Amino acid sequence: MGTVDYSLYLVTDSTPTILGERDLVEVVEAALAGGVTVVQYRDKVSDTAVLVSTARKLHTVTQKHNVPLLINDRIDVALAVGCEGVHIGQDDLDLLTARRLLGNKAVIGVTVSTIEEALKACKDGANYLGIGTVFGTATKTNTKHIIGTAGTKEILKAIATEGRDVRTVCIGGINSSTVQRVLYQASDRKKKLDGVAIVSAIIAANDPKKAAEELLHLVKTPPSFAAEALASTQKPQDVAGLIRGVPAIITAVGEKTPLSHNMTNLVVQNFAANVALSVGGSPIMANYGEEAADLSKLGGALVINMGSVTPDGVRNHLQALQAYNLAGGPVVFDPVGGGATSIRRSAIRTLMAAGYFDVIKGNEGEIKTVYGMVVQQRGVDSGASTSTDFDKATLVRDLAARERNIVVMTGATDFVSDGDRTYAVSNGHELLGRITGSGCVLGTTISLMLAVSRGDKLLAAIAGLLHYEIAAEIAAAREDVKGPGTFVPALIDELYNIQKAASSGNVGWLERAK
Ligand code: 3NM
Ligand code: MG
Repeated sequence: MGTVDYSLYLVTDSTPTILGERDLVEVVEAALAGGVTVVQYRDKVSDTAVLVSTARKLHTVTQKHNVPLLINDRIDVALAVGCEGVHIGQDDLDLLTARRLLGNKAVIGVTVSTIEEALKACKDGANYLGIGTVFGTATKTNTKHIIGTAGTKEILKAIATEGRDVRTVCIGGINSSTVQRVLYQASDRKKKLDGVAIVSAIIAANDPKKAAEELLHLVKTPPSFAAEALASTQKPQDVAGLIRGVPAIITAVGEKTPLSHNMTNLVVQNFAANVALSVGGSPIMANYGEEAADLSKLGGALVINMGSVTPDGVRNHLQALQAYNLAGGPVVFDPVGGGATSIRRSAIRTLMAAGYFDVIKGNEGEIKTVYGMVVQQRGVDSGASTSTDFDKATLVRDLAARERNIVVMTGATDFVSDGDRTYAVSNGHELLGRITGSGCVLGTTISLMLAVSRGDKLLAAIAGLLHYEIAAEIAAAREDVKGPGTFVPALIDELYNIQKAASSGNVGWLERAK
């Protein structure tokens, strides 16, 4: 059979809730016509005679497409049929025994959900690993660990050496809206996923052929949020280089007037819209998820701000996130008050599992919560901190590396990282802490920079930070500013003034950057 292509690995399921009344062999044949590259026959309930006869029929169709057929768990069925191999779980016959029974030519894959299991399977000679469960899925409810893209990446990283020749797929909740960013986020620099394993998104699809075609296309195409990324050698690595790139981004916002689609909380709607306008963008405050499919095609960016969390809100956020991921529009996540209540912690997990965020922006309590640390925020304030600047920079870097995105942590000093390059920005003013929504509208500002600079998202985040924090500094120093009340309009003015200055080639304000 030569080398196996693991790009689109179909796992079958014969239960009525997934297969319905259809004939499994016909569904698999359609999926093969759509481009499935490996088939695993998985049937946990049928009698042995049924397993063997179905497997024989499946083998006839997989052979026609020159695709390997593997049997879940049942070595005896694989031997009876003479197909290409088996897939074994942690509770099945052990790998060494399976290998002894099937021989060296057989393809044997193993389900792993921990680093230990993965290392052992590599050492014992697995041909590939099925890593999961990535996301909770109705298809398999007895999963032991939901590991997300972060857990998948940890396993890949751990086997980069021992598992050099072992192929990998991930499984659990992979479908057309998750597949691209799972491949993007889960792959480690030294060890990539070779493909994805899928049950319901193909078997339960109305048109399994079309579903397989679409999934294979998504697997083979780099996602839009990665496609435009500059090669890292082209990215400025030093502070001076980054700062030089800032005025062009601010100017581009003024020229292109991109849309900043805000799904934000009740408190900051008006303030965020004014900030978007003064920074040069075009705000739309649209909290209804249904609208996102259209809005995501207008070349702007989305801000998902969790400040007024409701069940309805989370549903709308999910819908919009998936629409922007699909259309390739950048998304900023603002997990407001994330560490304040268990409802917010759970909303964060739901949103993080459902899609890709280009930028996550929050205060220390929020960023820690997104990372998975348990903190107790007092409302939306960050809460007391015992972290050093080094701790903060490390956390921001680790989260960005894990999510393969940009993380901005606000505070007296702001930290920003793409997982590789990490910077601190010390501009700003104490008055920002005395007005409502100052963090939220920074998210709006960054979204506009992102909309015009997808090639270097870190640079976009830094442009947003500097524009905003320097405007605050200038505003606070004005003679007409007497306190928080007069600071708000002055901040809006100075955001506007910096936009104008940058657009006319004046970069004097940028000398304040520190
Ligand atoms: N094994 P769907 S998850 C068969 O984690 C199976 O080992 C899993 O189904 C594991 O693609 C799973 O419909 C079901 O989410 C995946
Ligand atoms: Mg099993």
